Amino acid sequence: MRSRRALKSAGALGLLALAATGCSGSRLGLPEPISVQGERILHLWQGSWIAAFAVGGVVWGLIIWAVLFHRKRSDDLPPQVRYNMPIEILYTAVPFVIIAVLFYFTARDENFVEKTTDNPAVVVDVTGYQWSWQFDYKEGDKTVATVTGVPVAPNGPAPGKPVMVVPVGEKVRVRLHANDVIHSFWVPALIYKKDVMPGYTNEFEFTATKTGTYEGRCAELCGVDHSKMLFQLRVVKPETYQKFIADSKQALAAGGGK
Ligand SMILES: [Cu+2]
Repeated sequence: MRSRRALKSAGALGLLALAATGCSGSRLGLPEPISVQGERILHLWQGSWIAAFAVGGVVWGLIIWAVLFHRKRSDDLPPQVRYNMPIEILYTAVPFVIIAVLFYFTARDENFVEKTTDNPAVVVDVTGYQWSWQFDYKEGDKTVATVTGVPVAPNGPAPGKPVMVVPVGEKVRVRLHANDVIHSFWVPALIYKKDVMPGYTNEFEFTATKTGTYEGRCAELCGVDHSKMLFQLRVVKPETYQKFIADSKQALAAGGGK
């Protein structure tokens, strides 16, 4: 009686979990990617799960087969298969093949995602500090626009989030710097994060495929107000981006410029 009730509530819980993942079910928990690189990571993730389910299916099948058809029938010892060469070779070779295939696709997609080009359309120096972000847009060595987040006072309320603006469909190079401790630049919608280190510049590139505003945060515990180290990534049409840069240049010129 009790076990039936337990089974029932387990079933209900399973249904609830399915409903909670809803339409993102086919993405197996990942958000909808908004960049060419993010799509690649999503496909790697889905492929890995398909491989895992295929292996799992075979293993579960063998377990059920053994449970159903090889129950203990007498006290006689069943035939022993120790040192059976074909079986030993099989279960050494099969895992090796599985790992080799996973390794191949992982290495291929990592190389694609980490690839940097000679002439990205946009270069942004991102600086992480306790506890906010600064975005400096570069043309060569010149800074053409700066967005600075107001640092959070220890245990104070979170101020507005600084916004990083990038054009859709164009290569954006992000160069990561830190002034104090290690932070981590994370935009879940890019399905990507990278450490922000003092004394070392980490870089990556992405090409956004969808306009919109996406949340970003620090993903490395960096102090008391780490959780308030938030920002937004705004992907806009190239014209809007050009206007943002032109306006900023004008403001810089009017203010004496840098
Ligand atoms: Cu941080």
